[in-house]
Amino acid sequence: MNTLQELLQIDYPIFQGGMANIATHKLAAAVSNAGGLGTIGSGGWDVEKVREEVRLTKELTDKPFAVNIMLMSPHAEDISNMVIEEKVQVVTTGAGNPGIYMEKWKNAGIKVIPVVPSVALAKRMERSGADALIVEGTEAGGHIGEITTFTLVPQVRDAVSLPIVAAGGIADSRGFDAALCLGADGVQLGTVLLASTECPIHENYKKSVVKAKDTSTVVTGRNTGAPVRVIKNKMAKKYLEMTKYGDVKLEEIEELTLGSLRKAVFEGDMDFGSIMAGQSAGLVKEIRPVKEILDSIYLQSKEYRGL
Ligand code: TUI
Repeated sequence: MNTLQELLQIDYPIFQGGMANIATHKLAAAVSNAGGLGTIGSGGWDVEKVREEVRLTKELTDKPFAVNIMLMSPHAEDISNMVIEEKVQVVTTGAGNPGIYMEKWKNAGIKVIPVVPSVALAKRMERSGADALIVEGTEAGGHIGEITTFTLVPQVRDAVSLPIVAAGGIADSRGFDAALCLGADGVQLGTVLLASTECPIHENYKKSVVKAKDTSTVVTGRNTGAPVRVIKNKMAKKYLEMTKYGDVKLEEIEELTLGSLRKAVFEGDMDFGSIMAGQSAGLVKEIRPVKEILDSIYLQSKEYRGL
């Protein structure tokens, strides 16, 4: 059994990304029940909504699951206390440095697994007591860093001794094997799980991921400090135009980003919704049940087959 499976008591070293407005109890429980680590995404929600999602997930699975805390959220601090109250076993973080919360989470016995987009943050998180790291490359969907998964994972591997989970660009067994070759202990999936039967998003969103090809995604907000990868549409073009000169406030961007994400997720508006997805969308060819996606990745992997 590999280190991540032992650390978290999961069958497959496969995490589900904590996608804002998308990663509800339905998706998280499906992934945990399939043997991976399901994650509730808290971005865009207040503390009581996330608490309800935690309770609903516990009704659907006895397996471990995580809550992802999007650190740019105005509710991040409240949610950081709620996960202790609700005895959540694993917390992942994104879009910032969770340093100020680490001590209280560690004291509560929570396993803390931050997303890091750089070697510098990886080292800092190891010193702060993180249990593992999610190393996310710029191929990922949503809010991203600058460095590719292919180059970042081995550099983080050389810099820290914690278990690491590669994220960004992984959608099949080949990506899983490649990540392990680069020094990762497991992978995190986002885009391929958008196209899962259990993912609670509008059918148009799923179809848009299945239809996407290699060049279908673009990055908005590179010059405003909040780069976000989405599938190219009218919204993405409008956004790029609006932020051309970099004089839009971060709060306006957050509202525009999350507001338009909701349009895509709930209304299926593929023109003016923000269709967050990673470059691996080009690898996703059909909508499948979560269990089938996880099995097709792990049971075909070299690690599982002992190769
Ligand atoms: O967080 C994500 N992906 C996301 S969050 C999101 S919602 C959103 N809302 C408004 C604006 C932007 C996004 C959609 N997708 N992935 C994890 C991730 N974390 N990617 C990059 C980072 C990151 C960036 C900087 C983590 C730490 C960090 O630290 C900077 C520092 O303070 O050192």
